[in-house]
Amino acid sequence: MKDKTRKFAVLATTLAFSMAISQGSFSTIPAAVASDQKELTEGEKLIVKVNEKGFFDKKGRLLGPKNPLKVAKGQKVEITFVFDEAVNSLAIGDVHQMAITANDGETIESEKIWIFNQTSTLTLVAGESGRKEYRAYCIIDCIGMDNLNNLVITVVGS
Ligand SMILES: [Cu+2]
Repeated sequence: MKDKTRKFAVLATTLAFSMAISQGSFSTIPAAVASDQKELTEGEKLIVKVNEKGFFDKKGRLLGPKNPLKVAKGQKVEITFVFDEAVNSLAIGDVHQMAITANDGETIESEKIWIFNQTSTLTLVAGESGRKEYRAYCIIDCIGMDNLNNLVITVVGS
């Protein structure tokens, strides 16, 4: 009786161990690396979520000077700003409108994004006219004013 119980325990442990191997890091790590690489080389259609806490990429990472968007020189880039406020934060003034200003001063503006118009896309050619960097910011006096002021877009390559 005791012996049978121990054999069963050993079998169960072995099973759990091999399941951990087949479901664990072997399957998750390469997937994460692959999608990161894809994001860097794609560079044409970018999603930027906008909420009162700041600008975020589609994986929910905060974008800003320390985590700029990178765009390849000469590429047509579409940046879609997505209204990402929680439903319970819908207050008067909870509307955003983005501007992108290049380092030479050229500025383009999105439509207003809010609950009934949740996305707006801006298109630019990365590095056109020798531009090296862009900054996006909200131009409405909104609830996220302090956090929606410095999305950095860097031109890479040549
Ligand atoms: Cu705003």
